[in-house]
Amino acid sequence: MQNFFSEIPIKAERIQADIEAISRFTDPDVPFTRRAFSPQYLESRAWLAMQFKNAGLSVKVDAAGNLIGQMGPESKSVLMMGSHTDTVQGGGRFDGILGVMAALEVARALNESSIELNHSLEIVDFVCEEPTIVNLSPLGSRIMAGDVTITEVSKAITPFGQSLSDAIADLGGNPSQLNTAVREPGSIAGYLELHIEQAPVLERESLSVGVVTAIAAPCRAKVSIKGSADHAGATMMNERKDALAAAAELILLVEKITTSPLMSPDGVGTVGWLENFPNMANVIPGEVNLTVEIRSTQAAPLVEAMNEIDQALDEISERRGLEVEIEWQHVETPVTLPLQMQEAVSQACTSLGFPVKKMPSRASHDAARLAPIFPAGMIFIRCKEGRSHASEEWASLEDIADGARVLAQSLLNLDSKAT
Ligand code: HGY
Ligand code: MN
Ligand code: MN
Repeated sequence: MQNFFSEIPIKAERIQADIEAISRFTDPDVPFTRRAFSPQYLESRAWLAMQFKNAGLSVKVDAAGNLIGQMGPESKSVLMMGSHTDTVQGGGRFDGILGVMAALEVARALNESSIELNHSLEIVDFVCEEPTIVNLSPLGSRIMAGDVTITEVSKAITPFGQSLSDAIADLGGNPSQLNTAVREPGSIAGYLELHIEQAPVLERESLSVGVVTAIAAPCRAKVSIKGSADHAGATMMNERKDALAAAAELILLVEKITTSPLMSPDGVGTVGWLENFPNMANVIPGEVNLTVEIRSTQAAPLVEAMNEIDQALDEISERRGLEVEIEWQHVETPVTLPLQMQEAVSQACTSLGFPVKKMPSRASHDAARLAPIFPAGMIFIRCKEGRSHASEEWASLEDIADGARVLAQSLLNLDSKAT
């Protein structure tokens, strides 16, 4: 691939200012929280659409509720950059947001420069990347990839008690025309996503940028355990059907399986959400619902681990006389990013004087869901102590600048390829 080198005049300070500005759209009691479809999210979307417009983009919301800024003639084939601006509960200011604001800055800087691309450009804020709708997230990129049906959307309810269809419509989407948001495979010449690493590898190696090679697959199950609520004082230990004690066994078992040789080197397992009924000090827990999530960059161990968890749950319920149900609601397979995309990013690093550090992503991203239909590439930047999904999440202006320059240069490298 010809290495087309002429830097787009990025101003990292503007990215930092946009990140700061959107971070103010948060649940004031739990910074930084801007869950998809929340009031804060709706307000932030209106602000972001204005930013897209001021940057010289023509702005639309597709039927899925993805915010899309476009530049360049319809006749040209399209390159896409983006990420997400929704957060987890008590999340950070950079996860996803960096990728949208850096893409916006590249578009803004292009419009301010005399650089003429061979491709048109789309900047996308994908709706609901985080598991706010547990079994449908990442929603916007999955709909674009043709992965989510109108029926699935029509059945879903947001955590704010609204039908998902209405919530998408409130964003300007059109759930009854969901199929118009679906993109044909190959309809985009390349997709690039800049993201914080959300782990400490780059920081430990004193590097600011990384080239993502693969994306680990999250597999998520909903588990319900039904025992019987009884008097905590009067019920002898051998007469109990304690749902929470069973859940405790399961939680430690998930840890045991994901730290076993089966799941090495990068298997992880988390029980991140749990509700216990009736949740009172003097009542034996009668019912527990929880999520189990396991991830790895290796496909086969994930399948084996899911089977092991299913079997262990059967054994626990048998031995304790409980009724259990497990539903693997979200099963992904690990994604390897295409070599030509890794090459475009690696060449950008080299031409900008950065070492080429190839690395997998343990976190998942919209890129993973778009990879089956578009050539997808990802760039990481260092984040402080690798922290993420927490308000301490932080990326320095210098690293933001390095990442945005690699993003812009990768775009130029892709753009210089024959279309
Ligand atoms: O869970 C993830 O990896 C992403 O933050 N949604
Ligand atoms: Mn995240
Ligand atoms: Mn993210």
